[in-house]
Amino acid sequence: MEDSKLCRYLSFCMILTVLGLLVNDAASEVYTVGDSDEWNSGVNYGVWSQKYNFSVGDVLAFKYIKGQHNTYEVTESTFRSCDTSTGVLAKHTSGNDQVTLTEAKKYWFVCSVSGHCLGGMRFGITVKESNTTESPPLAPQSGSPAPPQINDNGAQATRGLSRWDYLILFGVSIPSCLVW
Ligand SMILES: *[C@@H]1O[C@H](CO)[C@@H](O)[C@H](O)[C@H]1NC(C)=O
Ligand SMILES: *[C@@H]1O[C@H](CO)[C@@H](O)[C@H](O)[C@H]1NC(C)=O
Ligand SMILES: [Cu+2]
Repeated sequence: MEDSKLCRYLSFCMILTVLGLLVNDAASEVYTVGDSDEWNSGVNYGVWSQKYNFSVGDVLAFKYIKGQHNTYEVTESTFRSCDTSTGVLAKHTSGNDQVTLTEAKKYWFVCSVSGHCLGGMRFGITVKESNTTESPPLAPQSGSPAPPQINDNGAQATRGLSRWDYLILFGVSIPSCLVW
């Protein structure tokens, strides 16, 4: 194979990947829970949670002194009861918990340290489908894709701006880079 052709395909793959990364970054935001109050006792997170519109791909950053609090993703009934003996979907204890909102649904978060949830360390949010993911996901392609398909996907990437497109592009680009 000609060097120039190889080079052209590698460049094309790299452009796709960079484009995908940029699109992904532009589409998601990181919210520090509580803003400057961070994740602490004595803050009304019901109020905080009303301040923003959250969409799929956004990240919630729970910042606190490790050991003093924690972040439990829970069911609605556990959010209401503050009884974390059941209904816990995920536990985070790092002190800087980055929780990516991966689904369009209601999320509920509490701190499970005794008294903290009842004291206000809890909130629920409704995460909406991000507008950038509204283009229907491409059907997964099996087998080795031919270059024309890559071009089709490339055209779609500039329009579709979806992380699904990006993931599929990434999946297609990598083998292409290896093959070409
Ligand atoms: C959230 O979305 C609603 C309805 O689309 C809009 O009225 C409101 O201004 C948005 N709030 C923020 C903080 O973007
Ligand atoms: C997302 O799309 C809906 C309808 O498709 C529209 O009403 C809404 O304003 C859009 N939101 C943003 C942030 O562009
Ligand atoms: Cu706490």
